[in-house]
Amino acid sequence: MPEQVTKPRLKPELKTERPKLHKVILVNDDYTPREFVVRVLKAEFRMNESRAHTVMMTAHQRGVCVVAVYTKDVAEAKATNATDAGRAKGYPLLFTTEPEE
Ligand code: TYC
Repeated sequence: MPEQVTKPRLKPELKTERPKLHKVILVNDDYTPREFVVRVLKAEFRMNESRAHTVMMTAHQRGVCVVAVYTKDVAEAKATNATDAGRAKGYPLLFTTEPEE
C-alpha cells in the first residue's frame, strides 16, 4: 500500500467574519432649519451640497433617511457628534444608528 499523502490546507480553519456595518439615520423634526441640517451633513459626513440637500429633503418628507454605513464605533461616534452639533445650537436634530441586516 502506498503511503497516504495529506495536502497542506490552503485555507485557515476559522473563517474571519466581516464586522457588521451600522447605518446612521437622520430623523426629521419641525424645528431644525433646513440649512443647518445640510451644514451638519456636509461637515460630519463629508457630503457635497447636492447630496446633503437630497438627504435632508428625504428625511424632511419621509421622516427618516439613511445617511451612510460604517463600522459600529464610527457610526455611533458620527451620530453623536452630529446630534451634539444641533444640541449646541438648541435644535432637536437627531441622528440614530442601527445594525444592517
Ligand atoms: N423639517 C425641518 C424644517 O422644516 C428640516 C429638517 C429636515 C429637520 C430634516 C430635520 O432631519 C431633518 N425646518
